[in-house]
Formats: sequence, structure tokens, C-alpha cells
Amino acid sequence: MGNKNLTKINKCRICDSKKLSDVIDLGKQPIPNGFLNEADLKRIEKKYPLVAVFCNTCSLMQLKYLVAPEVMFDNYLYIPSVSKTRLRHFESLASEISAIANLKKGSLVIDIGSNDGSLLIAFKNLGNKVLGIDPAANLVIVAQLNGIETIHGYFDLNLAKKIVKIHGKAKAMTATNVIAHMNNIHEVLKGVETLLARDGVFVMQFPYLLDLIEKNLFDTIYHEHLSYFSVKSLLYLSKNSKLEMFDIVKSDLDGGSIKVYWKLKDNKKNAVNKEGIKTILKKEEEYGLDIKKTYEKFAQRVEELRKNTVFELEKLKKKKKSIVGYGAAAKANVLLNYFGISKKIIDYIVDSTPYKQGMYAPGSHIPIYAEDMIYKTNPDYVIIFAWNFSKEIIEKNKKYKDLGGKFILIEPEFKIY
Ligand code: DWN
Repeated sequence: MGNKNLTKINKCRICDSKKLSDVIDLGKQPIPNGFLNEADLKRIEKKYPLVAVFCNTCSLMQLKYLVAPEVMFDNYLYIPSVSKTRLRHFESLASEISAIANLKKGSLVIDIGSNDGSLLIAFKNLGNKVLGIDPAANLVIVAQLNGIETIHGYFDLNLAKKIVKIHGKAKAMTATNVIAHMNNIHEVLKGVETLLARDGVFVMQFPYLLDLIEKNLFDTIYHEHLSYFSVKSLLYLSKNSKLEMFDIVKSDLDGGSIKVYWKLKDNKKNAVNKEGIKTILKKEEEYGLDIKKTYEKFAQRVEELRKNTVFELEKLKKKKKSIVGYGAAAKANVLLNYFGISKKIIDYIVDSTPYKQGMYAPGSHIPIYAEDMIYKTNPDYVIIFAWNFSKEIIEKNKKYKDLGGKFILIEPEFKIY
């Protein structure tokens, strides 16, 4: 291997099984949020193998090669607050959890992977005491400037014990789009067991494996996402935990995600929705989420999508059409690098994240500008790479459509609007 920042797994992260089958190989790629500045362009860009495997025992899809978390998360350019859709989701999540956990004024709420504090601001507005935990030094400062007390570090059992001593136990804990990013998930659950109050509620949210496979969302497979959960795999994960899953709710966010609700086993207050959990498990079985063939068919569909997309874009370029991208998202970089789409096809990408503007996309080195660039060059086509926010983006750019512009979405199949 020769690279100290790369490790190859030989067993499943959840159940230790060695029955892992290759699902898809997306080639060697830079880390998906590894945006470059001018000076970086002159240096060799580090690339790492991006391969997804499937555990035949517990149905967890996971990465075969792991990039060290410090490389990806010590300094982090992704923030949720640049998307209204995500902020609105955080507000509804905070009020929903407030009710389920019966939060009172001053109840302590802790968010693991709190980023710029966006979710905790919603809880703080409801009168709760809040505490964030995040490894990205740059974002801890942003969160603190937002008035959100944040501990700088990677969440583990040790940190949980320290927090209990200083802050006490939490009535509610959240982990949105972060559990999939953590290698030590058994230890993370132990940390939550330590930190959660007896009658506390812990809510995880992450993209759902069934939606990823069904909608060909291959571009959400990237180095930050070590795990791709089925409900079956989550039950394996919590088999020996003091935590018990008591409900699961599907969400449209991020192309299809699940909110998973946990409590301590001896908390009799929140009833277990046995029927709901059984129904979703049954759906997974009916879909074949626990058999290798399903993943082989997924990989074939992605190959078809790759060939067709490149063919369609090259056809537009032959007609001298101009094409730009919308949303310098992590998933955009996976798609561009796997499909081999370069600056010869995409002139630039626009993005609302201040930190990304003026930088270059990892791998493709396509320049990133603020969103208003579209109205300066008026391109023939705009590919929406941030397809999970296509509604918000299209609404925001009615003027572009009125000027005769056309949007392109690539998943679940290539389509011009
Ligand atoms: O799990 C993760 C998800 C939650 O966020 C992280 N591992 C990394 C990151 O993935 P992503 O970069 O694919 O996330 P988003 O939120 O889908 O990225 C959307 C991108 O589009 C952002 O860079 C912001 C941009 N955007 C924009 O330019 N204009 C978004 C909207 C809504 C807009 O109007």
C-alpha cells in the first residue's frame, strides 16, 4: 500500500465477517472535498482507490480502502448552511426531536459532527442548552462565532466520558450525515450510551442504501462515506449495545435518507415501533438488498449511465454548445472524475459556498465561481450536480430558464429540462 493515510479492510466494520463482495470500483480519486487553490494546481494531487464492497452477512455496503480521517476532516470545506432546503430540514428535525424527547427549556442537546452549528442553532432557538462536537478546526471557529459552544475533536468513548464530567448527560443527541463517516462506529455507540440521559433520545440521519441502489446514486459513494447502511446492518450494529432502535422514518433529503431513533434499553418512555421496523426490513428483503446480484445489477446500470452521459455531453460539444455545472458538491467531483468529464466539456462550476468560490474542483481542476457567473456567460446548458437540491436551484434560477437556458440532471438517468 505504501501510503500511511490509506488502509485496506479485510472484514466488515459492523459484524467482522470476511464475506465481502466487490460492488463497484470508481477508480483512483482525490478526496471529494479536496478543493484546490492556484498554488495546489502545481503540486501532485493525491488520489486514493475508491471501491465499494458488500457484506454478505449483515448487508452493510462499505469502502474497501479507508483514507485517514485527519486527511479529510481536520480542515473541512463543506457547510450545510448554504442550502435553504437543508436548513429547513434542520428546523423541522429540531422541533420533531424536541417533542419525542420531551425537551424542556435548558435541556442539554449534543450534536456529533456539528459542523458550523446549523442544527444546534435550531435547538438553541427552542430554548435548549446546546453543545457541538466537530474535528474540523476551521468549522469550530465558525460555529463558535455563531454562538454555538463546540468541542474540537473526533467523537469517541474517551471524549464522551470527559463531556459527562463537565456538561452532564444529554436529553437528546443527534448525528446527521456523520455516522457513515466514522470507522469506529461500535465505539461511537458506546460513547452515546455514556452520554445519553436515562430517558434521552439519540437520532442518526444518513442516506439510505436502498435509495442509493434503486436510484443509481453512485456519486454518493466517496471517501468520506465509509458505510452505506441498510436497516438490517443497523440491527447487527446494535446487537450488543445498551441502545435500542425504537423507530425509523424515511426522508426525501439527499436523494433518500433515513432518520433512526435510539434510546437506552431501560428507557420505557419511548415505545418501540416494532411494526414500522419490521415493514422496512421486509421491504429490504423484497428488494434484494441482502443479495449480491442486486449490487451487480446496480454496477451495470451505473456503467450504462456513464457511457450514455459521456455520449450525450460529447454530442452537445460537437454542436458547439456551452455547458457549466451547478453545485461543487462532493458527489459532483466523484461523477466528474469517474466519468472522466474535464474542462473540455464543463467550462466552470458555480457554488454558493464562499470557501469554494475561486478554488478548483479536485481531479478535474474545473474552476468554481459564485452563482451569478451564469448570468455573465449565459451558458446553453447547466448540469445540476447538486441534484438533491434541484428544486431549490431551479426555482432560484427561473431567469436562466426564461433566457432560454436548459438544465440537465444525470441521475437516475440523463435528462434535459
Ligand atoms: O454527507 C455529506 C453531505 C451532507 O454533504 C458530506 N459528506 C459532504 C457533503 O456532500 P455534498 O457536498 O454532496 O453535499 P450537498 O449539500 O449536496 O452539496 C450541495 C452543494 O451545492 C454545496 O456545495 C452548496 C451548493 N449549492 C449551491 O451552490 N446553490 C446548494 C444549493 C442549494 C444552492 O442553491
